[in-house]
Amino acid sequence: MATATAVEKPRRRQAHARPTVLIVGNPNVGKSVLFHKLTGRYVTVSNYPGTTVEVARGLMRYRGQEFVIIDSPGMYSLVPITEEERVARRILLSDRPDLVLHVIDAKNLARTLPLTVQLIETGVPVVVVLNMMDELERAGLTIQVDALAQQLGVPVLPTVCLSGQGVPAVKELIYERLAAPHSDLSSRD
Ligand SMILES: Nc1nc2c(ncn2[C@@H]2O[C@H](COP(=O)(O)OP(=O)(O)OP(=O)(O)O)[C@@H](O)[C@H]2O)c(=O)[nH]1
Ligand SMILES: [Mg+2]
Repeated sequence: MATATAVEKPRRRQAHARPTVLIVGNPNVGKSVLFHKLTGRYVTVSNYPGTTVEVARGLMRYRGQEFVIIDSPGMYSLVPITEEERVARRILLSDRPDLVLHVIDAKNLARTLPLTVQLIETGVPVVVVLNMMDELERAGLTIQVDALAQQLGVPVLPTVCLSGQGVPAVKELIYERLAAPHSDLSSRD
């Protein structure tokens, strides 16, 4: 029978631990809609320790793997002013998620990019979810998504979270980035 040896390389995560994905962004950009599309019904809501701010956690099951998804309160900056912003900052910097989804209202892209840059500077892997693309289109505007991704150096995924458009690509990217290697043994969800 094989036994564990001291020479085994330390792993970034315990094999049984689920990778964690934190959803952040300004208030009212579609974070909670995305959270529910990713997690479905496996959700718990609790106050963040020592605060009155509620934080929802849920499980995303995809291709036989489980990922913890956390929906954070809206924030404008990593320099916190409100209690909500303090909680969002603490989840990001103390709990150290494996991946951050920065949800942006595509109509407010320019105003939001400073927060994207702050997030990238924390060193946590960031993916930009460019939401409300329907409203951007309705306003007759477009965004060069590929050029934006290239300039930021992180993936940018356009979505309409309300209708679910683009959400499968978000799931796929979470899986690609965080799934444990060689453990995709069960059937596809
Ligand atoms: N048109 C459009 N509306 C959207 C889209 N995604 C979300 N919404 C709407 O935007 C509003 C805000 O969505 P939420 O998911 O509650 O936003 P949030 O970022 O969680 O907001 P806070 O928790 O207050 O920070 C809701 O009325 C949603 O129905 C989208 O892609 N297009
Ligand atoms: Mg919300």
